[in-house]
Amino acid sequence: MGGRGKSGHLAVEVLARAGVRRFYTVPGESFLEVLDAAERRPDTSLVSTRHESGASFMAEADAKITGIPAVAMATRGVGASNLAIGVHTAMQDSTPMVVLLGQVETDYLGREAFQEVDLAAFYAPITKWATTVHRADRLPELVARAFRAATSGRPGPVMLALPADILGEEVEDRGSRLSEGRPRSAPDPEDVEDVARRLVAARRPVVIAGGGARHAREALVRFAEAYGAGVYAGFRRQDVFPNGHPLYLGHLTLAARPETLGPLEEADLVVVVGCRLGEVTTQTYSLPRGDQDVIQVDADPDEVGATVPVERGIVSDAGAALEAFTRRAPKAIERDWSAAHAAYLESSEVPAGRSEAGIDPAEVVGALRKVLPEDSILANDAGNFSVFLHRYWRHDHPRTQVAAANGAMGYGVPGAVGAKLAAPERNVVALCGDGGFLMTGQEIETAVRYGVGITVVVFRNGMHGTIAMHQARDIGRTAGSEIGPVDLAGFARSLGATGHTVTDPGDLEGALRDAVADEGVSLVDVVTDPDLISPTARLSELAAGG
Ligand SMILES: Cc1ncc(C[n+]2csc(CCOP(=O)(O)OP(=O)(O)O)c2C)c(N)n1
Repeated sequence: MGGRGKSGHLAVEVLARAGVRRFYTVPGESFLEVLDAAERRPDTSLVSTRHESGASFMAEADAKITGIPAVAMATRGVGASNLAIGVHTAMQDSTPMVVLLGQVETDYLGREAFQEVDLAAFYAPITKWATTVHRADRLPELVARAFRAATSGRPGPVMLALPADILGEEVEDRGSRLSEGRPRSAPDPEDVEDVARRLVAARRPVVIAGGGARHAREALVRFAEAYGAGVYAGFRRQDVFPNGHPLYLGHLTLAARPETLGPLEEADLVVVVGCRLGEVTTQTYSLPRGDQDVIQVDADPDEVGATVPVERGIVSDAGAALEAFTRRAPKAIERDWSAAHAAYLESSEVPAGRSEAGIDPAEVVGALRKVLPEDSILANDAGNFSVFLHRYWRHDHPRTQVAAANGAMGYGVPGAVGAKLAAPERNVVALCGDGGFLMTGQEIETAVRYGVGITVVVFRNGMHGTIAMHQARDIGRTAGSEIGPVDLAGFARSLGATGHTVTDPGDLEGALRDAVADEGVSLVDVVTDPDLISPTARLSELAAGG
C-alpha cells in the first residue's frame, strides 16, 4: 500500500494487489496509462480482443471460473456501447467485474465532446455502481472501493469512467487499503435452529441452488445428505451440485419437463441458496408457489424475498449458512428421491439420432460425452442448440459450466477464451449456433494470437433456430431468421485455427476427438438437421400447428 506514481498505473497496481490478473480490452486513446501498466506488470496480462463484446464476455467467464473479478476496459461512448452486453451478463449472472472506461478530458466533460456520453448514467442500470472519477488523487481509493463493491454481497459489475487527463497525473496512493479484507456474513443461531427444525419436520424438502452456492458445493452436498433434501440447479448453474448424486433432481431451465418439476411442485419446504429466483429458474415466476414454505439464504438482503414471499430469510454467505445448518442436523435423515433422480438420469440419456437428413444435435452432445474429459469446461452461446447441451451433458465436476444466464448471443467463443485463460490446465469447449458464432467468432483470432487452445463446436442449422421455433409456433411462418451457408471451417482457418466441417454422423466422433486433441485452436462445424429444433419438437410440425 502507498507509493507514488501516475494515477493510471496506481489503478492497475491496486487491482493487481487485490488479485486481479487479466485486463480484457480493445485499446483506445483515452486510457493509455492503464493499458501500459496492465501490459508492463509481471503479475497482470493485457488481453486485446477483436471487439469489446469479446472483452467483456471473456472477463465475465474468467471470473465465473476463478471467483475473482477480471477487468473489462473500453474507450468512451463507442467502446462502452460495444462492451455493454458482457457487463449486462455480469449483472444478471452476479459475476464480479471491474469495468474501466476511458472518458473525455475533464475540461471537455459535458460538451458532447468527441465520443462523449455520460458513462455513469449509461451504465447505471447494468452495474452495481457506476461513477466518474474527477480527481487523479482519488483514483486509487475509488478503484479499491470498486473492487470491494464488485465482490461483496451479490457480486456484479462496477464501472469507473476515467477522464483521459487524470491518468497521467503523478499522485500519492493514500486510500487504497480499503480493498483489504472482506467480511463474510453468517446466519445467527436462532435462524439456524429454526431452519433445522423446519427441515426435520418437512415431508419433502427440496433445495434450489444458484450461482451464489457454487463456491460452497461440498457444503451443499453435505447439507443435502444430512437432511435428505433433493437438489435442483438454477438456470445455467448445473455444475452447482454433482448431477450423478442420488439427491440431484434436475435443472430449472427454459421449458423444464413436467417430470423434472414434479418434486418441486409437491415440496412442502423449498430452501433457496444463493439464487435470485429469476424468471427462467422459477418457470416464469410460478415456482415456488406462494403457498409453499420458502427459506431463502442470500448474501444480499435485497435478494431475499424479492420475487417470492419467504418464511425465513437469512442474509449469509452460502457456505457459512450450509455448514451451520449441517452442524445442527440431528442425524442423517433419509428421504427417498430415487424415482426423481432416475427420471433425471433417463432424460439425460442421449437418444438414437432422429434424423434421416443430417445430424441430430443430440448426437453432437453424445459424441462430446465420449471424447471429452468429465472435468472439461463447456462455454455455451445462446440458442436452441443449448437446450440439447443442457439436457444431455452431465455436470459432475465443479466449475464446468460457463453459460450466460441472460441468454446473450455471442458469449460462446469469448466465454471459452476467458475460461481457458483462467484455467489453462482444463479442456475448454465453446458451443455455439451459427447465429451466435457469427457475432463473435472472430475472437478465434484473439485465441490464436495469445496461444489459448480452445475447441469450438458450431451447430450449424442455417437459421436463428430459437426465433424460427417461436415464429413457427406462434405466427405460423418465419421472418428474418435465415442465415447463409457460410464456410465456417474456412473462416476459422483464415483466423489461424484448424477447421473441419462434418455432414455425416459417422464422422462426428472422430472429428471432435481430433479437435480436442489439437493443442491449438480448432473448430468443428457440424451441419445439423434444421427440422430438429428441440429434443422433442420438429420445426415442420410446429409450423403445421402440431
Ligand atoms: C445478443 C442477442 N441478440 C438476439 C437474441 C435473441 N435470440 C435468442 S436465440 C436467437 C437465435 C440463435 O440462433 P443460433 O445461434 O443460430 O442458434 P440456434 O437457435 O439456431 O440453435 C436469437 C436471435 C439474443 N438472445 N441475444
